[in-house]
Amino acid sequence: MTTRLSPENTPDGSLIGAAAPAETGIVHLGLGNFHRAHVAVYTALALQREEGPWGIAGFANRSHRVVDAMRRQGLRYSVLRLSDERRGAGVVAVHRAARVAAEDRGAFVAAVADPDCRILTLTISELGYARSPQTNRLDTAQPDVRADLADPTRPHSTIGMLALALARRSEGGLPLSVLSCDNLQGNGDVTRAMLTEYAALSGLGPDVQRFLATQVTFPNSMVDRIVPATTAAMSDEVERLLGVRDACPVPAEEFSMWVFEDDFAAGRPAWQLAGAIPSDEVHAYELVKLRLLNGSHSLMAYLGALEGCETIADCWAEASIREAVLTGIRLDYLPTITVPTGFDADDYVASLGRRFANRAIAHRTAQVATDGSAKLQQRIPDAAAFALDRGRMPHMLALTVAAWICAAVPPDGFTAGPIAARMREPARDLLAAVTRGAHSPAEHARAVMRGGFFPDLLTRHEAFVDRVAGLVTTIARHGARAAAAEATAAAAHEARPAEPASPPNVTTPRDEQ
Ligand code: CS2
Repeated sequence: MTTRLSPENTPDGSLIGAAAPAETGIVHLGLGNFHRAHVAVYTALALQREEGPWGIAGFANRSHRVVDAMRRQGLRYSVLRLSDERRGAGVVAVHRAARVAAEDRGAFVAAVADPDCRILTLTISELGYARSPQTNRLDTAQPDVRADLADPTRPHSTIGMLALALARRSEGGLPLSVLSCDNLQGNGDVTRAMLTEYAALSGLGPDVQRFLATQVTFPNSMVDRIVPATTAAMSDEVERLLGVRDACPVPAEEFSMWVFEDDFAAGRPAWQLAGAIPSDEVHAYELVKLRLLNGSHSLMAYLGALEGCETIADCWAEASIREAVLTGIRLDYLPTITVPTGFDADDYVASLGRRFANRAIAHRTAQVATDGSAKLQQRIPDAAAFALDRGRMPHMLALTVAAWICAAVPPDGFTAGPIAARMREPARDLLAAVTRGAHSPAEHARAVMRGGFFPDLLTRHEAFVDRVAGLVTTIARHGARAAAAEATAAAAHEARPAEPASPPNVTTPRDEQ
């Protein structure tokens, strides 16, 4: 008989950190795997070192999967640490509630308005912020955002629901921090900007805008832990390791990092005692992580999807893809970054190689490739514009965009394969609309580049658009591996130190004889 994980059936010594206290100081939106392996773990560990009112009320956006399973298990779940050398599991018990926000909007709003709540943490993905890729402002063209602006009391969009909850909170006037844990540059600043704009446009009223401006802080943060999706085999693995069955374990790599601005309006857990880093240099950490790790991930995911590589580790094992990634890091990303004080970039790059090579986590290319139209905004345009403004072509960034195009909206006559077909791309219909009737892969690529999916600061560089068009043509005719090799060779060639001018004709006395 298998025993189900529960508060009574949590094996001795398996608890990670401390169990939740009686107060709910944190409300979290986005009760998926990343939150459960990251902020929840830091919070449980911090509570073990220093008590505080920091139980978490977790809200999934829409999905019941995690909520139902956690509820059946007394709100506990396990984190399964996976590396090729070691496997381990521990139980997290820091949540005090689990609900589905879309079905229980009132409960979410009430939880945020509750005076006990001091921090609202978010993992709502790049899409949740409803930011236009072209203007970086609130994307009022999105139908659900538009509808919510017209009637902000019954929101359907994530941003609308957050705004409603903060409006309710503003009635009590108590300070709060909203802490985005998503992979966005300046994630706190973006959250503030989108909510402020929404509040102004929706007529939620000047009091709400004033409240956001004076009582709410939005610390920026850099979050890092590779957390794949859960599979059935992972429940078996937990059972083998802990002797109890968990219906919603979270697989994760050993590595974990969190850097945040220490700007909390109503206190925070002692996260620094759990290894998190309060810092004034979050921006620099963000760029390192979003470009070197996430940018490389995207390149691998799209090339890999086109080449039939199921996992990131499979991509890393492919010489042409690995070379492309390392060339991108060295030539296109590192020069755009000022590394944080005391940070060893060589070490970081070496550790990335080990993390990408981790087979045990089976991190799917289809998962990383998901939502590319939103994710690439954070990874490509600024870094590419940096090189282009200085007269250099960022070949590997052009390759990332070209591979995304071929996977998301394959040019006529090109078959992207089953992995690309499985990846979720919210802009697929729009992409299909703008590319309809294109007569060649190059024309197809140009239509995407002109289609409003990237900001002007990138697309005004005709040379970049041409480079993407060229690489889409190579992928369509010869495959992704050939395009990777072509781009890598071009990048390496252009990066060679200039040849010394040919030596003057030196004639020696001997020659004269
Ligand atoms: C990945 C990230 O899916 C993706 O886009 O690049 O989820 C990545 O695994 C995490 O940011 C690592 O911290």
